[in-house]
Amino acid sequence: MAEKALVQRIAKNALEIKLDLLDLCHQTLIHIGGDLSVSDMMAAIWTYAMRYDVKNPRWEGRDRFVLSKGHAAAVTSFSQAKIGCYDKQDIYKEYATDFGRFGMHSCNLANPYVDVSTGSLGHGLPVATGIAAALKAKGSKSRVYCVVGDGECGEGSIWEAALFAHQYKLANLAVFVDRNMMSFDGFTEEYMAMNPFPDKWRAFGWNVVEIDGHDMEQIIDAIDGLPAVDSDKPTVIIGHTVKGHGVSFMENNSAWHAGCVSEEDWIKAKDELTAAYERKWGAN
Ligand SMILES: Cc1ncc(C[n+]2csc(CCOP(=O)(O)OP(=O)(O)O)c2C)c(N)n1
Repeated sequence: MAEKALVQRIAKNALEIKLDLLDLCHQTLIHIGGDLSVSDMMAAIWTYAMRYDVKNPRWEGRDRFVLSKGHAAAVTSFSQAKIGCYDKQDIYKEYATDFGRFGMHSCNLANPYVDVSTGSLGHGLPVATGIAAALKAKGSKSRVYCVVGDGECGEGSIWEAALFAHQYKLANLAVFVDRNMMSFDGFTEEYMAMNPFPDKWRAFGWNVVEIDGHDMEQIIDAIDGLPAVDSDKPTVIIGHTVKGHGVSFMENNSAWHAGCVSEEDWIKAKDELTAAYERKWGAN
């Protein structure tokens, strides 16, 4: 089990990333619902799991990251800022500007810390499997972390990639699914049911781990428990999450798939997130 001090440190990172998101959301429109649902897992991926050299984003030995749910670019940028890829003030300044590094979707042409441009759903995981296959062929020890949305799993290309990853025994591939039960404008189970979701991945031959995607201890344990990169099964970590997590008026509310918060809501949202952290970890 992960040490308490470590869990708290990464949980604090996650809180700070969420507060950063709220600041950006007060300035402009972002995909705040799906950013908040994946913030805890994203904080753990970027500030705990990734083997990475911020001074050399093209380092051959790095772990790779692919944001298949490409609309969660804002949370990715703030998570990367936490390890020093950028000064977070640059994100506020450059967000959604022409040719800027930061926008609603991750762009590899503009930003050297982005390995794959994404935004059109269903494409990131297939690319991640290709990268994982190439790394495996080279005998690399690097992992590929890929974040997928559950609504995104309605795309056929996700399942084609799942077949491929199993066929080629891509144990270096770790997929996090943000299972927030919601897509763009409603609940997944109402218009493109995914359940029994873990069984689907199992049937495709994957190693399946289910966690509470907001419980930092479980997230870290899942990362620590990833199989050796030269073993024989890809892993999917299904994080059960809540869209808009931690902000009462955003939770499970498709109106907050994307939006910009008013002054009053901005303060309320940040207070709620901070209070929830302090209830669990104390004020420090
Ligand atoms: C191919 C494609 N179709 C539609 C969209 C528009 N779109 C953007 S986000 C989104 C919802 C995605 O749902 P999910 O994967 O569950 O992400 P989350 O709930 O975390 O926002 C949709 C349909 C898109 N980006 N790409």
